[in-house]
Amino acid sequence: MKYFWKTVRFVLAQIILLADFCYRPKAVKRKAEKQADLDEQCQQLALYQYKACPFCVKVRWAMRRNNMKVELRDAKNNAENAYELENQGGKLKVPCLKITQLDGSSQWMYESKDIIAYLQNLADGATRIELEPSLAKAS
Ligand SMILES: N[C@@H](CCC(=O)N[C@@H](CS)C(=O)NCC(=O)O)C(=O)O
Repeated sequence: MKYFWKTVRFVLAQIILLADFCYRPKAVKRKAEKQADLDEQCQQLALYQYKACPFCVKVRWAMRRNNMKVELRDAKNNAENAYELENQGGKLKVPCLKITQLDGSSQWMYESKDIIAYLQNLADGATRIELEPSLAKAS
């Protein structure tokens, strides 16, 4: 019975990975200056995730669609990431977006819907992350 569920989980994971590959959206194109600004803000983000988690796939698609280069941290195979997520974020659940603010404090956002809404606002310019002084653009 143990092997049955293991096999089911394995097959499901392969289906999710295949769907991820086949249906991932195209990245939006924006002006170089806007893209550079967004890229800088995305450096303040990290997504804790599992490769074959459907909720994580949804979030990765939102990132891809909005052309957001966010660091992905595998919380399944990387014990350090899993430890950090559980101890600093509060629970070992994915997806979780870590947002690091200017003062070094971090917010840990769980729930794929909330993460996608937040990313969309960031891509649209409705929300901004305060950047590290070294990253902030001289204007
Ligand atoms: N409602 C959540 C569901 C996330 C979820 O169930 N994630 C699973 C992996 S696919 C998980 O981390 N489970 C571990 C747990 O719930 O402790 C969302 O939309 O983000």
